Amino acid sequence: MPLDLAIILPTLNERGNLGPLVERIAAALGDTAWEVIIIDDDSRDGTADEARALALANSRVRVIQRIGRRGLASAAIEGFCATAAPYVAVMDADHQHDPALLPAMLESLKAGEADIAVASRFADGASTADWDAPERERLSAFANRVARRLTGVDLTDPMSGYFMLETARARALVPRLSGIGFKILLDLLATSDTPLRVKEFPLQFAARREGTSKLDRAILFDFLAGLYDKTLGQVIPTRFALFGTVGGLGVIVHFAVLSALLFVIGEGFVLAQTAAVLVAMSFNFWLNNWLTYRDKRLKGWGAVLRGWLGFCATCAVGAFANVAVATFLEGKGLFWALAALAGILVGSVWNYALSSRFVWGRF
Ligand SMILES: Nc1nc2c(ncn2[C@@H]2O[C@H](COP(=O)(O)OP(=O)(O)O)[C@@H](O)[C@H]2O)c(=O)[nH]1
Ligand SMILES: [Mg+2]
Repeated sequence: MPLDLAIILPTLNERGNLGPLVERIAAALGDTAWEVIIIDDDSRDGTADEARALALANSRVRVIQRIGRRGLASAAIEGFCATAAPYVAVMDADHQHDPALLPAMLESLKAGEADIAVASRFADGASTADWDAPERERLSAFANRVARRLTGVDLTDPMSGYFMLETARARALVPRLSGIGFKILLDLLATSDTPLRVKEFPLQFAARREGTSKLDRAILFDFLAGLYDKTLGQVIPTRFALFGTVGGLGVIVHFAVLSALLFVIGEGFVLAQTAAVLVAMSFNFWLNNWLTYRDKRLKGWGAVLRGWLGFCATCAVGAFANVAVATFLEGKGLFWALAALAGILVGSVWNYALSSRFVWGRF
């Protein structure tokens, strides 16, 4: 039977959830020709191995193991591009999304009732009663309200992670998706030139079966980053804007340390300035690791120490470029403050380019 539906399961440490979920999907879909594509970002708990074991037992299961990459949105995009099925669904692997909705979602798309079928936690008849985190529910409701206001998309749950559409339609949008932060559904809706017709399916949102949520505190940050990326991000790339903001905060830290050492403790300028540089650099490294590169965050003492040393080395080179450019321009007669600003700009672009590759990237 020709393939009808691909179900994309992005996974990060979902080993124990996969087997039971594939069984539930199989039971829900009956004789529909489906495939499951598990997109695993090199989970430490052996999710990819478990996925391969399932694939050996059932040829409807496929695996993509990504090394050195992270991100829910980019995993979904990977799935859109890896399947030949005409329809594609994305769902959580943790059993929060009930596979029993899949057949009705598929039917509605085939009947042309909608361009995209969305399982909603907030539609009439839906429930989040089993959801174990009430603050998450409130946060989602808030993000939904903001999303509706800003995108004009009239949906009860634009932040839903469970939806289905024609694969060709998804793939056509892929080159223009931002793929970072933004929940992928909202990204698809906001990117499409013609408004997509949506049909909502009330979801009985369940508690995660096992393991822990990876998105807890990040949901709002993700959302704002995605929003920025879709608007101003076209002018100044999102990550560079974050990097620059962190750098700006670093200047404040620098002056705080410098003045404390100079005026409170009474140290000499050279020592005070050196200490301030070190503290500011370490602060910037920490904040960038925590925020700017949170999807590639360095963890564990060894990795953090190496990252910190690399960051300091990068900044040293950046500082050199900064001073060289500023001195050159000032020598050419440019107003000193403008020359300094030009130096800062060159230095920060340099720091950004180098550290994104050598500290948080892969060689
Ligand atoms: N491939 C991949 N999957 C991810 C990543 N982050 C989360 N997931 C998976 O995406 C789904 C949704 O994440 P989850 O932690 O359940 O978020 P929540 O439902 O908002 O609490 C789960 O199946 C996760 O395993 C990621 O960076 N890469
Ligand atoms: Mg989940």
